[in-house]
Amino acid sequence: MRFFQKNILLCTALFFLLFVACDDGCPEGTHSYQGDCVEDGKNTGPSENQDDHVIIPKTNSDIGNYGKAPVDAPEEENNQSLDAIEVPNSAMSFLVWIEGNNPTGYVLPWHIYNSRGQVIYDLEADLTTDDWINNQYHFHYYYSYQTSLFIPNTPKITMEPGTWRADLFLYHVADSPRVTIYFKSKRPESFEHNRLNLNIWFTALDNLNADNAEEDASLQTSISTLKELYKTANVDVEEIQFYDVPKDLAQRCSVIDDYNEFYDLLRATSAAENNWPNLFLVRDYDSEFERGIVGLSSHIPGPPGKQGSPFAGVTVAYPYFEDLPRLGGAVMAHEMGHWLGLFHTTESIGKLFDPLDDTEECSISKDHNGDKVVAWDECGTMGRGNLMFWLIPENEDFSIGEGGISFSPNQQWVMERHPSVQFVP
Ligand SMILES: [Ca+2]
Ligand SMILES: [Ca+2]
Ligand SMILES: [Ca+2]
Repeated sequence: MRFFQKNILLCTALFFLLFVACDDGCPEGTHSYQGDCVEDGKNTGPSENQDDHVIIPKTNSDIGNYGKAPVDAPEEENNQSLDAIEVPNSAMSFLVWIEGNNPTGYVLPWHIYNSRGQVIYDLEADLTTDDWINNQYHFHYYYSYQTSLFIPNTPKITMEPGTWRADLFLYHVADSPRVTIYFKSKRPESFEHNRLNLNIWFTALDNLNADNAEEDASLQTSISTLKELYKTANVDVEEIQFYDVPKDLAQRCSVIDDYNEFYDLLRATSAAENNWPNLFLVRDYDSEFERGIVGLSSHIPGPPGKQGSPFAGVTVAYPYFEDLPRLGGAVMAHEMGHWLGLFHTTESIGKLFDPLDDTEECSISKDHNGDKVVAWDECGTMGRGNLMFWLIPENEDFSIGEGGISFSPNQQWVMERHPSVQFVP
């Protein structure tokens, strides 16, 4: 999320910040990608690195040359291979978390097969210029050294018991990444509500810490707003625990300079006394870090209950919202929505969308002023009604629920399948 002109823009989907048509030092018709300028609309995948015997996606036309991507065997703790994810009858969803250990590498899903052997995701099919996203499993094409497979992340996928399979792209992540598979059981008939408990971590903020959080009027307004928004998805945010980040770490990472600091901060979750998702309130992000963002989710979705993981939550630059506490609450809810498996309904470039039929799309054809960004005044109701649009309201005068901002039924459907959202009777 970032400030942009007079509007406040949500650009929280990780590396998609790089695709936003802002001044990135590249010529007209190109954009910055990992230090290079690449043609707009082209695949931005990296190139093959022969030295590492790793297969990397290139453009759609090149990729066929590289054959099948390697799949490393999972190690310890988990006997399930990605060549045999044994999904029980009782499962409503599963989330596979793949942990590389080298932050300069990355891992991506390559193919996913359902229990009938059908391909429900194919990275190659995603690499066409106009349709990077398959109809079923949804994965925005970004890079991270750990990743999740979250099945199903749209109602378009039929959840079936049996043996599922996945192939991965692995690049410099580790010889043998650790794999953890979480199954979420189907909702018992008598369970009507969903519960989400959260940890909120304080990072060297002025006058706001774990001790005075309960009395801070702005923070409490933000939390009330967050709760009200989750209520539109039948999720009750019940318990919140407050923690202070240890002093030295807080001083260093209260202004996040880069991903190393971001990950170091999230590792502080090892001190949590529960397995709840984590929301860090930081001072700011360095102006050179992702161009002035004010919120960042570590993944879509994040790994449930993995305290100590660099992907255990989200960060929000809270000082921007001390005088706009409802807006702050909306940003907190938005970031946590990513962490629970939601993509932006429309990304800023108007070419990438979520996989949900009940959230509207605002395509680049609506870019009337030609700045390659689809903005509020260009999207109208295609954007305004949903918390996960890439923009949030410009001020505090938004309503929540019908006619205002809310989650959609399909978004609720997705979040209910994340193991961190629990059923309660
Ligand atoms: Ca710093
Ligand atoms: Ca949609
Ligand atoms: Ca525009």
